Amino acid sequence: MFDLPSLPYANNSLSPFISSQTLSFHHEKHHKTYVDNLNRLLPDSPFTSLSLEDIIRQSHGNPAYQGIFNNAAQVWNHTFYWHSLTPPQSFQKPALLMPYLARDFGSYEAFLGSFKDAALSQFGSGWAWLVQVDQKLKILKTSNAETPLCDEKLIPLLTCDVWEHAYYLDYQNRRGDYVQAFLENVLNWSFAEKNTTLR
Ligand code: MN3
Repeated sequence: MFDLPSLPYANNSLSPFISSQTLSFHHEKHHKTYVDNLNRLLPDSPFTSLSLEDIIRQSHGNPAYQGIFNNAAQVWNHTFYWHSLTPPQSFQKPALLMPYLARDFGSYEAFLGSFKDAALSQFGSGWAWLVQVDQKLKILKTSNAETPLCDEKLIPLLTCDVWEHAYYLDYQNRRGDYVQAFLENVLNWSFAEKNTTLR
């Protein structure tokens, strides 16, 4: 059985960029529902003794376990997203990753633009990601619960939730304003730098 992990900061600490109302609904309702659904579905599956990551990888692409995959991947994606965020007073531009962003996207500003484009062009619900592939950085978008965890060549570094529930209370339909605030005010670069193997 899985527990809902605690947020790594207080509900109100990302405000005004992500409000405490958004964060509490998102964590205590949406994320918790994925945990509860997974715990309800697991006992009737062959995955009961596996780690969350192995449940995700082994149920991926199997129509018989679509519900388990969706809920398990959403549990993992949300925990990864909480750690991709930091209170605005702790926000710092990337340090270790800065030269690699410049190398692989042209500049830091070009990276911001490309990430925003990916997040905006994800049609419907999904996620935008910065990942490492071999020694290179790459931006990905995934739909619904899909996660780079299922591709062993990919190392996820950070993610932005672009499901409407992540921003609608604060930004309504303005996904671009939410993604901009994510990138420029509350993105936790030190988390991404812990995840990369680039040095
Ligand atoms: Mn979400």
